[in-house]
Amino acid sequence: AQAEEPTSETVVLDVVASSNQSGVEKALSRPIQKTSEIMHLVNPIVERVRNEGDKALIEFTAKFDGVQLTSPVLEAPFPEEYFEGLTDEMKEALDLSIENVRKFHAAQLQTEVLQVETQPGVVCSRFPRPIEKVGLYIPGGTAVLPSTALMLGVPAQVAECKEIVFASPPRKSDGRVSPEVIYVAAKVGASKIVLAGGAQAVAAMAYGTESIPKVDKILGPGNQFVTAAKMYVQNDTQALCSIDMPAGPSEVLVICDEDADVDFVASDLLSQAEHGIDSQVILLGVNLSDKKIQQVQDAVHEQAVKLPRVDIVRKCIAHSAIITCGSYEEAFDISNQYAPEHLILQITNAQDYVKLVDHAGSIFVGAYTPESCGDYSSGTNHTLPTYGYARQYSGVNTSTFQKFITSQNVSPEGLKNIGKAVMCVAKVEGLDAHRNAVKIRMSKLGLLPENF
Ligand code: HSO
Ligand code: ZN
Repeated sequence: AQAEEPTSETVVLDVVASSNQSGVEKALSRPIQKTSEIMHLVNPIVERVRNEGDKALIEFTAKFDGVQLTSPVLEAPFPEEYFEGLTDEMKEALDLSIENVRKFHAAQLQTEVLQVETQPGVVCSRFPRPIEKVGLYIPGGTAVLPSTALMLGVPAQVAECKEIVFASPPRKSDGRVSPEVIYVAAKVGASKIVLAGGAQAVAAMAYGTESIPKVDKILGPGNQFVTAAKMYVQNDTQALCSIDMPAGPSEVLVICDEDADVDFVASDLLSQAEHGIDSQVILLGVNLSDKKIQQVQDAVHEQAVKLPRVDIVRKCIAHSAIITCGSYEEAFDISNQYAPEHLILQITNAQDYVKLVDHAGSIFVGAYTPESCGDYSSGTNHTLPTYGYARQYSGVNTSTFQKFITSQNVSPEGLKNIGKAVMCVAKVEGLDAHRNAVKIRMSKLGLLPENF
């Protein structure tokens, strides 16, 4: 296709050479998150829901979502009429996605009781237990997200969480959440759907209300209000609630070479760009000719202008870039530095390069593996660390819904083997009661060493 005259309407990515260090740094800098700045807006919302429960929740939903509810919660079994409009085709698509996510996450389930005899008579064990009650947040806003419902709900069910609560803002049109989300909620055995969004939904699940159970862990993506509220409740010992991970805008980094199909590359960049104006897409091109770079630009433009969400895409592209690299190794160094949520490899022999990845949420290997497959149906989870947190966080997985208890059983022989060490270290810490707990036992056994 002939390149169009660049106009202000052209969707075009900045091009930066990898040798331009400050340019690369700028290209890789993420849109700033203003979590602390909006805390002062979130605090009073959280506090009101904590103190006033359902009443406050209903009021906030009226104010922020424009929906006047009589009850802020929909209880299972969900009424038939809530599934209206779901086609068989849609049910089959959701079923296939659920099935694949279930297969992959069931294989991750840890059930094993780990047992190690560290010394004769000293047996240490570790075993898993499900996190009992979980709250799964499904954003509303510009997109309906049944995929997020299944990415969070399926592993929670696989891990055998006792209570699964969903929360999602109700639609203005009928005060309901989408039938697709309700379908998934029913499939994963959710007990309730909280009809609320934002900080108020997070607070309701963290503290509980008259109609909503208090949960132990809250998971799921959301806007900055949701993120700020999750951070708030995580730090409040009264809530006693953990969260999955800090969330930021979604992002993708694609590595391509001269052999890549530019239409594929453009489609991957745009599928991330359409998520939100804060999303970021980075293309690392390995030894690309100028002609290839232009072809990528053209493909991005051509596909973008046909998208219903082109306005969102434009804003995302404005803080996104193509970085040209001189070698595959250099591209992977830059990618590791960025630690992308999604890493797509559209390079020859892509699988061979996976070993070079140190930091990424999830990797999409080869020309026929678009991120969309992992977003919906292949089986991997799409709730992934953003904002560079792939350096230290894993994406949501089955163990996200489990915790591990350790246990130990020390016999008299075991105490003989470690008792002296315990007493010695207790002594240097000045903790005599600790030392005594061993000493008393060892002396009754006639095992007390000299000088103790
Ligand atoms: N790419 C998103 C997940 C998603 N995509 C949901 C479509 N629907 C964040 O990983
Ligand atoms: Zn997506």
